[in-house]
Amino acid sequence: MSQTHWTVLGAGSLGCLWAGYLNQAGFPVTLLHREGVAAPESLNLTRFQAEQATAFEARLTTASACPEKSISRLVVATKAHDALNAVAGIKHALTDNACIVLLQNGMGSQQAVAEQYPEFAIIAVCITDGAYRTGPGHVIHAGQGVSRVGALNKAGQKVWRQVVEDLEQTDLIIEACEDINQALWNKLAINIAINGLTALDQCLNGELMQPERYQRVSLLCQETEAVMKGLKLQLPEQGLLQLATDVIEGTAKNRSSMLQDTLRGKITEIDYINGYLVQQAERLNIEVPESLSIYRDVKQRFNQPSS
Ligand code: NAD
Ligand code: KPL
Repeated sequence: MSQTHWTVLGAGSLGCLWAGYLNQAGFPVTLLHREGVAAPESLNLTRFQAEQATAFEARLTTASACPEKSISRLVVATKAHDALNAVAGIKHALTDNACIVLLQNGMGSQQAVAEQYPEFAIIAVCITDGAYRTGPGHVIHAGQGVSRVGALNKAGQKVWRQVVEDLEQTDLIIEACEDINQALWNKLAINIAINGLTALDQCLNGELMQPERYQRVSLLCQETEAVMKGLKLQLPEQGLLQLATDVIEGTAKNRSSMLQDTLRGKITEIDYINGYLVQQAERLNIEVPESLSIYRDVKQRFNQPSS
């Protein structure tokens, strides 16, 4: 049986991680990088599990362009703000029945791709792994998490199981998710509570347990709960504050992805985190002053482009 050829767009931390694991599982993989940016032909991936490190090398095809109608399975591993443009840039290479697998954090970018390209099968993945690059071709899988995989549109429903089966052959922990919208919201709620605050206060996740900051975490969770109720979404049994607290405590020594982006002077994903909540709240006529303030402060303090 011929193996699915996977094309991974975006040779950053998560793109390299996925390309590496897919290749290790025996799938042919092409890693697509930005034009003019050298990409490694081999990847050294180090995986930490219970403080034990194991390493493997993956051999990939790398490219910055693809021929017409040559991609049937595309993984988009860019940041949320680059996803729609990245797909537009590669659209000519997608086959008519192509499947697009989106790995972005937050919400809004996945829905934008699904709206723009209803003709393709759109799959979203909600990821709790942690990965970073130490140099070209070197990726550290620092935190083993779960990748919840679900269909975002009708065409996606038809191929979703096959995508899950393929991914289950890798060493990533894959969960088939019937309600990906709910899973994305649960993760969004955590990012709303943690990311903006840690960026503004330039603090570690665990430092959000300090009383003044924790008070703000609590307000952020209350606002998210109100919006999720308004959208008839399920709330976690323990409540959002407890869910966020567990993550804060479990990742106490981590720098959130948004803190890391601000330290490197990069565009943050605030538009797709607190910004997404503000948008949804406006539609529902619900006030979310804490998220609005975090959204505005991050935009202003870190000189973020207007959305
Ligand atoms: P990253 O910045 O390391 O990688 C993104 C890559 O996409 C960069 O190499 C960039 O050059 C590339 N890119 C952007 N536009 C492109 C285009 N048009 N064509 C080709 N390449 C393009 O980011 P990351 O950490 O890999 O994160 C990717 C997404 O996954 C984000 O939404 C992030 O929040 C989410 N995520 C990351 C992790 C993690 O541990 N790194 C975990 C969970 C979720
Ligand atoms: O997902 C994260 C992020 O940093 O984006 C958390 C869960 C906050 C871990 O740092």
